[in-house]
Amino acid sequence: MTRFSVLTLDIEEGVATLRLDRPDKMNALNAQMRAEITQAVQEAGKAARVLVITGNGRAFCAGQDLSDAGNAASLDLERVLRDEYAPMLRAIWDCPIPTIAAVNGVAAGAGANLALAADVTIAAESAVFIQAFTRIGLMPDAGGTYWMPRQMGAAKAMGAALFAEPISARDASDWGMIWEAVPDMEFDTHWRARAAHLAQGPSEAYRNLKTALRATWQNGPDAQLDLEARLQGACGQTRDFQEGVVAFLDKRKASFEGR
Ligand code: T3D
Repeated sequence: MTRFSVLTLDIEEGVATLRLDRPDKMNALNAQMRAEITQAVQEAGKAARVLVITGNGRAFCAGQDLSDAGNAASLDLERVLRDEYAPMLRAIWDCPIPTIAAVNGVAAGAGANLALAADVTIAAESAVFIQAFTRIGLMPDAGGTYWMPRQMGAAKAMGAALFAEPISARDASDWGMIWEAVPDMEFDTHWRARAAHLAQGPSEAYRNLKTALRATWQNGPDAQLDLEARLQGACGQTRDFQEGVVAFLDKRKASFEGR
């Protein structure tokens, strides 16, 4: 497995844990970190059954590394977004296994939107999400303008972007922006249990439901029904489906084998 310098990637019992590891910079994203996240996500997608992205230290991720941006006006942000952020976000969106963002602390700027790019976002109750961009004269990026209105609704998305105020994990959960907020004391145990659950689940069903739920934003009802039929047809051919039905009839827990 590749050795990384600004993150760690551990794979155990089907669970890949990618931990951003620049705690003195609140895990801010520099070019190295973006490249390593892209590579680590691709490796996890091939070698594991679920991927968890989390942070080392008190932050999840403070967004773009601003200490790289001394002479801000000379930065080519368009290039950085196209060449470095987009591949990283695409790697997460295209990941064939379920992805969890386990948000252990503040998630700001591109760090907040990195968290939203995962399939499921679980936050410690003390964590906050900040669309910090307008504080430094920018607009939300890193997929934020795509995910925010879809996950929290247009009104909350616009307010979050304009006011750049911290959104508590509890509000984020109540608004539908994330899956759940969990008391800090239970956070680690909880996301690990969630990850273990998905690692033991039916991989092809997960892969296909991700495809269908993504496609729904572009499709009309006919195209979506057609897609469901095709993908469910594929699920119906799996050993996992056979096992699921037999286990139900036997009144026991199904044992899915995955890929
Ligand atoms: O290519 C492009 O640039 C375009 C892409 C842009 C995408 C973006 O993400 S733009 C938004 C960038 N992020 C931010 O604006 C957030 C900046 N950080 C903060 O607002 C605050 O640090 C936090 C709200 C995240 C946390 O506040 P607090 O009070 O808990 O901690 P702190 O004291 O502000 O920060 C602790 C240390 O982390 C500090 O370093 P020091 O003084 O102890 O040596 C601080 O400088 C460092 N740090 C925090 N955020 C960043 C950072 N260092 C570099 N880059 C950061 N983003």
